[in-house]
Amino acid sequence: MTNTNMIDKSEADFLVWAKQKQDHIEIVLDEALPSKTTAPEMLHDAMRYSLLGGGKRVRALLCYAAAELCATDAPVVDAAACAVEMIHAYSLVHDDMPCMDNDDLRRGKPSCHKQYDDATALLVGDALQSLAFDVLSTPTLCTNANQQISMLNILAKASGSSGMAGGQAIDLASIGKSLTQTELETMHQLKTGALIQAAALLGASSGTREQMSAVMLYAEHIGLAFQVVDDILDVEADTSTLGKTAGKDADSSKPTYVTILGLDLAKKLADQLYETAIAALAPFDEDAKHLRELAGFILHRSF
Ligand code: GRG
Repeated sequence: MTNTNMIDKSEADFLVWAKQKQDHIEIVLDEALPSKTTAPEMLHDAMRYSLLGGGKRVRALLCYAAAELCATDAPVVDAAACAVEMIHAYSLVHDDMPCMDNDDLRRGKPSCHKQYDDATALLVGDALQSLAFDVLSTPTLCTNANQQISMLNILAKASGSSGMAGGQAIDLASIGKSLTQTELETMHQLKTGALIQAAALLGASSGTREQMSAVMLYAEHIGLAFQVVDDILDVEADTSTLGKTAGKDADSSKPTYVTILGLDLAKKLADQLYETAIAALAPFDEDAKHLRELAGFILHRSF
């Protein structure tokens, strides 16, 4: 996992594309959320606090980049990106609660239960999850009903007990235990990988079978690379850069790629996963450009 501080033209172009998509999804999310003056005001205020104005929006970017490869319609991609970011924000709000990871800081500000209270944080997560499915099931969204039902199914499976929530359960049960690398991988494929894969697949939902299989293979590997990099950053980055508490995994006796492999091998693994993700896109030309660049962004991110 090498990093140079040189920014070449294609990287600069990618950053412009990413910023434009990040700004765009912020507007889409803002419009999808209830106003904070609509009752119940505190719940709506807390939903807006937790979803808006923060985060790298990696999952939304994956949706948009995959949609470019598969020419998925803009309103469908917006709804998919919006739904995935809502599920992600709900997971962070619940993850930060005292009954889970117990973290006071998220995206550089007090986590939802610290800013409001535990009951509100619980409801924010519940309501964001429902809103995600509300947005994606909008009857006028898609002319192809089969595509829309399949998208809803992808998101439901990725979020539930066979996906993110299941991975979180394994994570909580593994605190203080030693896991093999395979067990760790299974946990992360569910906890973080499932939603990252869903983001890419939803973006690619108008694609051919060949395009969707390639996107799936790409997302499987880049999702795991994302987690390996997360474990490396937990050790190497500081709290103000991360916007969440650094060193948390080590302090809570959680098995990580760094504890199992050591820093150097963890970096090598991230590089290998990146290479495999890129190889999955070999059949495609410029249409897969942003998927390739996003993989580089995930590998080299500093927060
Ligand atoms: C509560 C059902 C439930 C699940 C929680 C995803 C998750 C499962 C917990 C998050 C814990 C965590 C810090 C995992 C490491 C990887 C990860 C998901 C980091 C946060 O995602 P980023 O870096 O966050 O994309 P931003 O803030 O940029 O959106």
